[in-house]
Amino acid sequence: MYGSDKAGDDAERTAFRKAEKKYKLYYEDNSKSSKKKKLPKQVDLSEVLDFKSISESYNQTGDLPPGIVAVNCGFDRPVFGLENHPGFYFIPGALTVEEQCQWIRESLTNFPQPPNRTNHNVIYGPLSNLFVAAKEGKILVEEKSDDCLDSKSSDIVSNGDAQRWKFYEEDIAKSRGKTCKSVSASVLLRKLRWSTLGLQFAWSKRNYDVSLPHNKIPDALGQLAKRMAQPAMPIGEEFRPEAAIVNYFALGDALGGHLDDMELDWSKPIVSMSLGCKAIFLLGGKSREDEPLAMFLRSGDVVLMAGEARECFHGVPRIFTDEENAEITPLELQFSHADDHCFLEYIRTSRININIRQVY
Ligand SMILES: O=C(O)CCC(=O)C(=O)O
Repeated sequence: MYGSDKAGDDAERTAFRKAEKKYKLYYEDNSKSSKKKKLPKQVDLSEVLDFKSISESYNQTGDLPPGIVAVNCGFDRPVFGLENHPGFYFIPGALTVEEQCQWIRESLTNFPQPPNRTNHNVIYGPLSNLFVAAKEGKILVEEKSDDCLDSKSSDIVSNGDAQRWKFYEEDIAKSRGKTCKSVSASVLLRKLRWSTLGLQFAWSKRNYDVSLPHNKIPDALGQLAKRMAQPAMPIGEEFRPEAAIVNYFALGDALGGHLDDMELDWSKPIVSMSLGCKAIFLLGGKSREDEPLAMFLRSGDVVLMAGEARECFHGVPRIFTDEENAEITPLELQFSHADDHCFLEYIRTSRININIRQVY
């Protein structure tokens, strides 16, 4: 979750910060020839836990590396835990490719729709249909005074009377651009970093603001979260999906080390689903001084954090968008229809994380 990363020199020197720096994307310094394509610096990935290969060899031999345990919970696929991190569960490949594609579509089209809020709300107010606007090459224009206004505003806008920003066709936007501020919808889509579903999280207060208008978590997402939460749930209890944060990552984006401590009952897990390009996840301890474990998160993996694991620092220092490391071939095949081109184009260079929470 954003907004909780401790800044300053002390934080810079912790074991968690060192690991973040180790895996972060840096580029080779080829600044002398500015025309050359920027090359990512090589990073040693040999210490990154790979639950996909752990799961494959466990299925074949029943063996597990030291420190990793198989959780016996009657789930329909292997669930792994970590001896030193009670309450942390990793379910490799928990989502089918069809499910992954469904949630990528939803994350781009429906989840950022008002009343759900996104990082763009602060500047532009609620924006409807950003993904469609980006697909259609539209431009968001600020309607700041009478000379910027006419009656030909785009039909896709549903921001309400008070909003000052509206999407326009490119040619109309150009004629207004001389007097009004503007930004293309595709740039805004690239800069989409989060959307919040269900009970709305207020980042500035670092708390849930129940007074903010909100819809319930979509039923299908809630059902999926209930099913996935099961290995981490106290016996006889059912997970109540009340809020979700959707994180969108482009190449170079990272989520700094943080705690998710704003929910009342930490015995209930956070259900965290990965979609799109592969990432590195860091799971630390209760202090930033504790050295974190690094692990790969692939599209379709689900992580649960409950109990003691809720008190552990965690973050995402890196996503991979290159062909060898992104590992999104199954998504490319599933999104091969022409209608899905826009989703494929987005997810080829992006990662989406949906994390679902019981707040009370
Ligand atoms: O992107 C992820 O896998 C982790 C997300 C997360 O830690 C959060 O939103 O609090």
